[in-house]
Amino acid sequence: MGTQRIPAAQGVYNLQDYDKTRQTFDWQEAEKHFSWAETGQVNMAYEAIDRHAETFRKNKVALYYRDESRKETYTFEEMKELSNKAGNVLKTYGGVNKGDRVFIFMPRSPELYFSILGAIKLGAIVGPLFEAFMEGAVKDRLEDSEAKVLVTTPDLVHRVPVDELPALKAIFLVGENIEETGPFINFNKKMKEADKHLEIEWVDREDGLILHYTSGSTGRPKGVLHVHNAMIQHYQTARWVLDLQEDDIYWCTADPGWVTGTSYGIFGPWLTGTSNVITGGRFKPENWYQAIEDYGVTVWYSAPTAFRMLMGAGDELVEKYDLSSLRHILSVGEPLNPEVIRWGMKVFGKRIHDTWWMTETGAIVVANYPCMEIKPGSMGKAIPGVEVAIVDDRGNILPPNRMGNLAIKKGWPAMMREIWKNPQKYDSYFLPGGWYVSGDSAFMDEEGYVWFQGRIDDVIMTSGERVGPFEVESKLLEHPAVAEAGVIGKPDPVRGEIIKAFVALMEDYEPSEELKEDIRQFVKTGLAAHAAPREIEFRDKLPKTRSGKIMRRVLKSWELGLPAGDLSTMED
Ligand code: 6R9
Repeated sequence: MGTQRIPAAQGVYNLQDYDKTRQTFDWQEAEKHFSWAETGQVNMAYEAIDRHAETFRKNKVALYYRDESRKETYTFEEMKELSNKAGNVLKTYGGVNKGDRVFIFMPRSPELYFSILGAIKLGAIVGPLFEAFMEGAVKDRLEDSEAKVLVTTPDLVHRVPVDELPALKAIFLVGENIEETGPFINFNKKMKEADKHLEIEWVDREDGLILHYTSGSTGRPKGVLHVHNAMIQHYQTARWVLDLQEDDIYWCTADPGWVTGTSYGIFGPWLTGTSNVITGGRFKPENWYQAIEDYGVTVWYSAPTAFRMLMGAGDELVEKYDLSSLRHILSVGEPLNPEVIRWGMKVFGKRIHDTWWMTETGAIVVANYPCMEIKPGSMGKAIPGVEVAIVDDRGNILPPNRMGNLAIKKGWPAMMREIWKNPQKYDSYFLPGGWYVSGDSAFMDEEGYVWFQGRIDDVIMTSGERVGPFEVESKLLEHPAVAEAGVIGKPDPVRGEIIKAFVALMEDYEPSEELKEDIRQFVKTGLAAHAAPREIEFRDKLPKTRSGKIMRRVLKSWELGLPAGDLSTMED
């Protein structure tokens, strides 16, 4: 895998010289953009919106929004006023104060963004939830966080067990024909009456900003708390990695229920004063290409599953649209298969830049930059200002090309500050020497490129060989019959584990024993004999999270007939 390289992209980029910046960069350079440099205090929503409304960007479009029934545009000035109004509504009728948890449970809409920004202006901690969560998932999160206020819709509110949530004081409903009884308040009506001026709550950079619940392989979902200080890394990575520049039209396809949809769907783009496209509604390849064409999207941040689905929709479809505005494409969330990068080069004529980070890291940590060669299959290099290494289980740094724990030196700006009400869990992430252990296994080559191998729990030991499931899945995807693949280690008395692949087939293919054998041979000759799956099982669909990650622990539970654990983040 390691030999192929795609040359650096041609153009003028915010990050021109990776090595030099790595040697000289200091986070204080990024800090001076924000108000704490002068006043010692800050507020994310002010820095993302109001600050621009006081400059030449006042009438620049901040938000392009559309879904099946709405198409709207808001300038920075309008976003400032509407988030002020939302802040007033939450304060007056919800009694929201600094530090209170305000949860947002609704499909994407402009009101979702006004509410998030309004809550942040009050110094509240925002908890965004995927609209697809069912009652149990909603309850777990509102209960654990002791949310005081919820913003939701009449369609979703029946999934909120109001009587079982004593901390919940007010529920704002966004929609039409709302009856204001008990804790229920008509959000849109109150917005119309609200004052467009708001006293911003200036906070300390270490004060709470956002609480993202994320599921581990076991146990209940945990609340990952980020603070306002994260903004300097959101800002700096939006410049270096997303390469956002003044005239860009940027589209991040992620929902705010996922950290990508807040760090890079809200904070990164708006901290840099960029015009931000947000679309609601369901995924449809036609609509996605149409959005790029209609808005003239220049920078596009999405995920491998989405790219694979677009790939599956065929190259002819791409040709029906004018996508010439695109200048920079990025991916996050799971391994970006070399096959997908090759497809991107073919149909868009552009490189897809992989980025790696986690809910816990708060912002991008490893990335491919436009000024750098891409080695397909690698996630790129650490961002300047952050130290990344491969360490063993005791925190010793491993030499190049050795598989181990992908780790980050404690203290990067966007690092999570707390696991909500669970300090032991928080401490368990760190090894001696101050290494944060990501739970991912990877190796780093001599040039500093990081190669993802799988979650630590997912790495397979077969006949003494360590096999990263990602490598096998990537090879499987290159087979013309394979649409999706998930690979696990299946316990085996002789070999320790054997490799088992779950495969969803492309539409024109029928399952058969011959096809299994053909796929097996394909991996054997293309990758390695020991990496070829001994068992292949065809399935119509593979279990995935809403952010597109194949849930290998669900595959494992199918295989072993065991309970699958927390499934609240699984797609429908
Ligand atoms: C932002 C986000 C984090 C986990 C992470 C890793 C996987 C993310 C990846 C990737 C391979 C990449 N992951 N980016 N794996 N290549 N470029 O995804 O956060 O939902 O918390 O997931 O996702 O396993 O540890 P989160």
